[in-house]
Amino acid sequence: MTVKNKKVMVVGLGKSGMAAFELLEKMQANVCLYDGREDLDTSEYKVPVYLGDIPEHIIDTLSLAVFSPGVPLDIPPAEKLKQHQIPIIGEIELAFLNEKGTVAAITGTNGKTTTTTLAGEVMKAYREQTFVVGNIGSPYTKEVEQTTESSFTVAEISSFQLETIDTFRPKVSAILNITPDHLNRHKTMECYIDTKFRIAENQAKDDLCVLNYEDEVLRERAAELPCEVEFFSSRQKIENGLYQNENHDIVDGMTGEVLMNMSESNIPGDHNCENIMAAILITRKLGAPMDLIIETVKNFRAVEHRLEFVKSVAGVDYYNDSKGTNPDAAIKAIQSMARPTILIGGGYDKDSEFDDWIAHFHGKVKSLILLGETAEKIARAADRQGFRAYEFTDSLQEAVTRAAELAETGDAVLLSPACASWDMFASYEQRGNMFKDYVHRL
Ligand code: UMA
Repeated sequence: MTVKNKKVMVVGLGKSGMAAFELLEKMQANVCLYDGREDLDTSEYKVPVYLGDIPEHIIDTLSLAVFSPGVPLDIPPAEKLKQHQIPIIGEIELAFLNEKGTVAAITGTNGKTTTTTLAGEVMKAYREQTFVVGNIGSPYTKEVEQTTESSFTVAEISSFQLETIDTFRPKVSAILNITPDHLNRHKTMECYIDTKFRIAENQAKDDLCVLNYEDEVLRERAAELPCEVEFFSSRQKIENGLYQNENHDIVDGMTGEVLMNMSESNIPGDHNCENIMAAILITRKLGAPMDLIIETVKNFRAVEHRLEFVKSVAGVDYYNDSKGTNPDAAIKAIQSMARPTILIGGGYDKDSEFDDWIAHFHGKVKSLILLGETAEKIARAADRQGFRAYEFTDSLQEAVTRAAELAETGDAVLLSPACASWDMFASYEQRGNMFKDYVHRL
């Protein structure tokens, strides 16, 4: 696709939109911008900016629209573009059109960031020219120009980003797991699953897709994929891929070789074992030698905002799991806690259900402090589950203060909201950083 001298609209002026804009300018497109926020300060842009709505007379002059991941395809301006048959691609697709090297792409409801970071670390150890991009926070369009025939791109790809791919074809893809999330955007679980599977839609026979054997949907749909498939399992012996045995060894199912033991890793839990196995399979396919892979895995430490230990205050351990943005991720966090826990939860409403999360408290959660848009909804789920030890707060700061009052020596305080942050914060990073700040001030 050539965009030179063509009129291209970038839709959504966040991180991805701005990076796409810069790339399009370098591709010599004639760029204009759109954002739904009518109060956006547009004085700094030297190109036309449309806010709130796209004027009819502009639409027919467009050759292409490049969407940011956070902009749904069913908002009125998107519908208008579709009615006028303006081609729409996402920021990831735009980047991929400029990719010169080899790409690995990782999706899944949970574990994406840890797996992407770990696979990225391995590839950086193998080849300096490795780019870690995507949903992890670094737009692909910002890095792609630096790629070369011998470089590697390791991309964390969300379902939002997969909605607007077209030719995006990773050499290796991975779907780590699929549990309910973002249903306000994807509407049904079927749509969400189909979107996740798009990561492999352009792959060919000699490409690889890495799947979690313990996820029934992934296991069952593996046969539909156009490429080679390898599995990982944290629970049972499998031949086609890697598994964890009863001694917590990671074993190559094909050869029976023990690659490492989970006790040698700094990231505990079965969910992390799955992330590790996925990263091993991905990087092995990209050509990294196994001894280098295992050495990097053993040295790897937890990602920020993911079960991150913050500080011990008066015998109480504080953990930041702000990245626990859906019930399933938050369940994993509770399962990893070794102490009685005061849990801080609630946030932006993505139409999630919280009963299962509360059912996993298993006596480990002593109190639940609720805040944000979903507080009442979670309280109703708690009532249904017979969990009464919850209370409401208005701010994160208040929640931290209250948690500190409730916690006794030997307890843990865990921020793992089971919800996105967007009702009260700009991002989960901001929420996590503020939490850490309040804890340090205790
Ligand atoms: N906007 C509109 N109309 C809308 C919605 C948004 O105009 O209907 C505008 C907003 O006013 C704003 C801009 O779009 O100006 C924001 O764009 P964006 O939401 O795509 O956000 P970016 O800053 O570009 O960040 C995006 C990802 N955000 C989302 O998918 C919501 C980031 O993922 C990603 O790190 C970044 O691109 C770099 O590639 C964050 C995320 O929360 C971490 N992802 C979700 C998740 O992990 O669960 C999918």
